[in-house]
Amino acid sequence: MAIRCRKCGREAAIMMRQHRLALCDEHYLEWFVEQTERTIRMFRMFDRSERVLVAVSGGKDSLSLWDVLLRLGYQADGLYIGLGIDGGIRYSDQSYEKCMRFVEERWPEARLIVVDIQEVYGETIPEVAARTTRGRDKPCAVCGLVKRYVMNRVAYEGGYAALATGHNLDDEVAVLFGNVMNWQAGYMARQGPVLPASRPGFARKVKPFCRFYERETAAYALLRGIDYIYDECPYAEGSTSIAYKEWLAKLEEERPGTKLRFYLGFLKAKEEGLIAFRTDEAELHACEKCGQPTSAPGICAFCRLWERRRPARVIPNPVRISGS
Ligand code: Q46
Ligand code: ZN
Ligand code: ZN
Repeated sequence: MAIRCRKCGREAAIMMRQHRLALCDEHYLEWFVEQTERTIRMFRMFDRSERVLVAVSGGKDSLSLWDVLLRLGYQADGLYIGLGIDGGIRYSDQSYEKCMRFVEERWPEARLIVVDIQEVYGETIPEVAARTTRGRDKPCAVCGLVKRYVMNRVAYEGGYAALATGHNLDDEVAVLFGNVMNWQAGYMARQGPVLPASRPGFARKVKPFCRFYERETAAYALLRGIDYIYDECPYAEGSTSIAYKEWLAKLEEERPGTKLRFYLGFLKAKEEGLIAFRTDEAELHACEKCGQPTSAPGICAFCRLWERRRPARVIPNPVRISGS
């Protein structure tokens, strides 16, 4: 027997076992948008008077997030960072094309900021990773550092109230699980739907999709007809977080709702002070080269990456804006 939508009785497009809720496509899209708004309010992420910068990668989560925020009437601009990753699948080129198509076809009035790492700093992520100890085995550590730096800098200098990323519940739970497994209390203290801009130079970071399962964001993208990149970054293969996700999927399969309970339980315990973490707030100063806050003596870790390399072309404002 076909499962019916709880709201209208039509055939359901999705069944969410953890919520014991089945919805048709129309009501699912409505529910998804309402739930995003609820999360934004619940965690006081931002309001309609503020400007938000959404980091977009061309994937289903980030493009769906940007789409929902624009539909909800938030002042949301996009930020795309060109990493120069090919991996035999034109990964970065494809990602860029998906972001551009999203803007051109759906939201032509939206603003997409593009920062191409090679264009601005002279090398692609795999190139800079290959010549640094940090990235010798895999470029992910270098890539993460570069992305965090650029996202924060563009958000902060652009005067955005918050930087929003498309992290979903599965991402958050995998990170939390890894942090618990390794007792990384410092990381746990900082993990949550909102990371406040506690000190000058830092933008507030928010995750409006943190209560959605990955299959829910995928369903939204699919039902909305958003054209996104299916391929994962070629370097993601074999990562610990993917292994954690596979284990957690088994738990979820047997006990629907496990991931949501684990994550929300953690947030609640933290808020109620049941678990307390000591946050080692390192002394910060402005990087001698770029002026961004850093705890490293002299210049920051990001600037250190490019020390032995002269930028191919120095662009004073490392930002390109679509349509301008
Ligand atoms: S860090 Fe690593 Fe990702 Fe960068 S190199 Fe690819 S997998 S994109 S989230
Ligand atoms: Zn319905
Ligand atoms: Zn610097």
